[in-house]
Amino acid sequence: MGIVNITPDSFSDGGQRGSPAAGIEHALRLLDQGADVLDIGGESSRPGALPVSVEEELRRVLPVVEALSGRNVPVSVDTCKTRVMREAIAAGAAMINDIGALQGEGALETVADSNVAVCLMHRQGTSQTMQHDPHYEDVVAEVMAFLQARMAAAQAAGIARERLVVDPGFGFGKLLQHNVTLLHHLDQFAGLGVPVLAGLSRKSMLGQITGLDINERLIPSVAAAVIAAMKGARIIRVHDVKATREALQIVNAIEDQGK
Ligand code: 7PJ
Repeated sequence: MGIVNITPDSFSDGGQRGSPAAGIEHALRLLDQGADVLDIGGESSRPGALPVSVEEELRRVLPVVEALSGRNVPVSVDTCKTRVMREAIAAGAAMINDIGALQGEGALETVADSNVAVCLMHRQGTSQTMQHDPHYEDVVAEVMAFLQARMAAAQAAGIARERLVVDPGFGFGKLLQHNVTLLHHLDQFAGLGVPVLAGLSRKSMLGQITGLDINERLIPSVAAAVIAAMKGARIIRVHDVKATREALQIVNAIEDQGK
């Protein structure tokens, strides 16, 4: 899954300040590099990021979804706003990637009224508060229990299990030790019975381990992607599609061989 950020503070849009045209260009580049799915986001969810209005998020995201929906690639939209979900689905999105796990008002119903897939992600707190004082007794058990509860809520709302994806939400209200423990035990999440998505690309946990700056985290990101894939993640959300794809070809060859 290639990341297409259409946000002014994005580190991958070449400083285009939230321009849909730059987003489309970036998306096409990631497709060239071999992305199987694109994740379009118009609101930064990095720690401390400021919220974006619905209108501004729609202005950023919709033209990109529309431009890509004619092509043969599934488009995911990274949003926690119900109206953005609804309009993105109408514009041809194939998946909603909600870091709020459909807890917003009307979110469950909006997705249930469609046939798109949905990624349910765990986070503790909001973008503003999540890194203040994350606390867990047992991070794996707590994140698993949350995802199980959201899977049940989604199914009760009429979203078939086949449409669900789960994600432990690396970096979302988690300290380094929590992120490391979650990655170490990622294989347990496959036991939830739906595909697992992992997003580790360029994240601060990789900087905390290596001391490398955000623009220097390609190799740590690829290493983390390989570990996640070997522990059963089925969708890997990354900025660096070409390098990750090359590494995952090796993982796939070895995993296939072992069967
Ligand atoms: C994730 C995400 C993630 C899912 C972001 C960043 C922060 N969606 N959106 N999982 N991260 N499902 O890319 O650093 O880990 S935005």
